[in-house]
Amino acid sequence: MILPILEFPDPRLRIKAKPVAEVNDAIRGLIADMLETMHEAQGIGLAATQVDRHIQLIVMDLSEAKDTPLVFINPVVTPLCEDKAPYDEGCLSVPGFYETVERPARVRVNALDRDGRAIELEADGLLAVCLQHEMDHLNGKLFVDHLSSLKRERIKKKLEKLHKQQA
Ligand code: QAP
Ligand code: CO
Repeated sequence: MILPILEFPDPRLRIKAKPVAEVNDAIRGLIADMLETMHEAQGIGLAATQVDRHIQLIVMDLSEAKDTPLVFINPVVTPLCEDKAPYDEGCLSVPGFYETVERPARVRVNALDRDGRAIELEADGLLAVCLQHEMDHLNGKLFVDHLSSLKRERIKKKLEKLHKQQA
């Protein structure tokens, strides 16, 4: 089932996600819906916050063929180095806008997979960027919060105008 995606500046994108208590069939159903929603929207990452579910759950698919879903439940992301790397980021909740954000270049993630098993991996490149971007969502933060207030306000005004036209 395709779920509606909240768009900036919707205040519900600011809600902090709570841990998933039990990885059960209800969670696996939401994971399937989030993957379907992300793929249909041509995204590479989606946090539960973006579909108005305020639990610590992230889905991603960085593969060319869109056949390698990644699932992170109750993720903890730890930077592994001091140096920052820039990346031109976008977001399904900020459609049409891309800006450069700098983040730690290497991270470790500890999480549960869709079967509730503990996973740990180290990431750099796009996976490291995506993990940190999606982790921000679970904390009520958006990539536009890393930009100057001038840039952020410009994006906000343009999206608010589009939303009024759509209403
Ligand atoms: C987060 O973003 C991300 O504006 C995932 O019109 C982005 O999937 C992590 C998208 C970049 C690392 C690098 C955005 C689709 C998808 C749009 C997305 C749009 C259509 C964004
Ligand atoms: Co996003």
